[in-house]
Amino acid sequence: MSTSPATYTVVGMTCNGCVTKVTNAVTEIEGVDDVDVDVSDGTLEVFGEADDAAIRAAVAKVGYKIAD
Ligand SMILES: [Cu+2]
Repeated sequence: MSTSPATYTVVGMTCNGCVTKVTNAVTEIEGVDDVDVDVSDGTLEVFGEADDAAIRAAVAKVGYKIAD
C-alpha cells in the first residue's frame, strides 16, 4: 500500500469557498481517505486508492479544471 498522495494542479480556485467545494467533491469519491487542497498554488493532494478518472470528473463537476 502506498502512502504518498496523488497530486494534481487545479485551475480556477480563488478562495476558501473553492477549496471547500473541491475538498467535498473529492472526499465523496470511493476509496479516498483524505484530501488536502492549497488555494495559493492550486495543489490538490488525494490520499487513498481513488480512481484517477473519478477525481478528474469530480473536480470538473464542481466547476474547476485539473491541469495536465
Ligand atoms: Cu472561491
